[in-house]
Amino acid sequence: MTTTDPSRLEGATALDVDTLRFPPDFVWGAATAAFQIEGSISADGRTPSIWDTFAATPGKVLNGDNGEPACDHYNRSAEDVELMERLGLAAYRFSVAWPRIVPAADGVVEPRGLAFYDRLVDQLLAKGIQPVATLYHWDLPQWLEDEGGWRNRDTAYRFAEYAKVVHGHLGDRVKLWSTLNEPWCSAFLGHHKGIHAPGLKDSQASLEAMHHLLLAHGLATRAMREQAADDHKFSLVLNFTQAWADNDDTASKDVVRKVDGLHNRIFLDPVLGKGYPADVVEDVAWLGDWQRVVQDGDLDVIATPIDFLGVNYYSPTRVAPAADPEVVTDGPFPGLRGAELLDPRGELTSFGWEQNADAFAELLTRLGRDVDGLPIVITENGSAFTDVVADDGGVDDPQRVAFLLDHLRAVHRAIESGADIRGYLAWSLLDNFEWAEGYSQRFGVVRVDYETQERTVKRSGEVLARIIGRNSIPATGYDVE
Ligand code: IFM
Repeated sequence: MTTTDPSRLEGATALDVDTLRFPPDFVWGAATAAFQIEGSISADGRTPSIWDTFAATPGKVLNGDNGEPACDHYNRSAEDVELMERLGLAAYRFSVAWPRIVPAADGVVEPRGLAFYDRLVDQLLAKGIQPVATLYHWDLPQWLEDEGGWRNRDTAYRFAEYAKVVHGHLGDRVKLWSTLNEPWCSAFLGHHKGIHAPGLKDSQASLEAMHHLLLAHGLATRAMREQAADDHKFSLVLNFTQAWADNDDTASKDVVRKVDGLHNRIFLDPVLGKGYPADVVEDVAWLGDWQRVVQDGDLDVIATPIDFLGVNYYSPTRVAPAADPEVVTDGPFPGLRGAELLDPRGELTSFGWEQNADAFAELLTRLGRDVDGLPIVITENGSAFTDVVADDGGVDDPQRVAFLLDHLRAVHRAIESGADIRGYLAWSLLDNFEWAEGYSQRFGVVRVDYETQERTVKRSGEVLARIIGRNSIPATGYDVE
């Protein structure tokens, strides 16, 4: 199927003008990540990850929150899979905790760690839910960080070994695989901005970490592909933003180009076999020679073909030219100069993020063209709001419902425009540990009471279930009865 295949929406003809139908084979699901939900951080041989260390460092995570007990999913996976069944999910994206599988520098594999994911996968399959496994969602084993973490090229090779072990173990049942989740965050928030683990503020190191992360993706994809069955599909999950300026003048276009480059293209282009984008390389050259870590053949490894691209999207980035073109821009982008990052607009989420589905539609339409036929799966999209629990225990979350519907309309628009989008996985199934924000930001379509561990399907969860049941959404409004 190509991006321009006119049959993409065949069988999805509108029931009436008020209904937007998705392609018949569209996959609906939800996503989570190990460190954010599992808890049990020292169970069954697991050793600390960089996020355990970061969270234990005073001042790094809001309220001193940490990965314990999170959603206690390690002990409640059966209950959580039943919830997924109630919601009608066809797919569930989870991540595997590297420190559960390879807890120490001796590289010995911990069977009890693998056994947890065995149980989870079996529970999913028993309910007819397709598992989608991500191998790295930010919880690098601390023992690897002690050896230089993602600044150390060797970590990429250790990742490929770990990927081979997990894929070799679960590959008889799991067919959909992602190597890394959002390497932009690992590299830039973790090594340049310092607000994610391991908390470094070293711009050049962040670009080196980026290269090693991409190398890890390529090496792992190759290693898994060598032992994979024909129906296994491999991917990388990137977080994208749509860069927008208010004006159309040359200076504005140039800062849009820079932000798009440092957020989207610097990760996507090498994976698509185009190498690091020349304009971005030039933009960051003043930081120093981070490319000294790029060795012969690395770009070929990074360009190892994938079967689908995972797209995570939350909000656009508004940008304007700075008065001084040489001024270093304060923000998450290493080496960005001459740009001013503007405040988000409109009604924000509780995280302070702009809600903008038009930006999502524009991004997806453009990606549909840029990835040249590579299928896209929306691997994360969602919103955090301050939920109110009613006297009867219910959670009505109209803002999250509106966000969901607006963003699904954007997905539908992009499919109509020719983007080959195969599925939508809501972030998140459960409220969970939101990294530096601790438990303060709730993204779940299911509420978690962290005191009692009680789960309550929010109104947004009910709406998602109805949408899944119908494979369609109303063209306008937020009423999904
Ligand atoms: O919670 C995170 C997730 O781990 C990665 N993508 C963005 C989400 C919301 O911040």
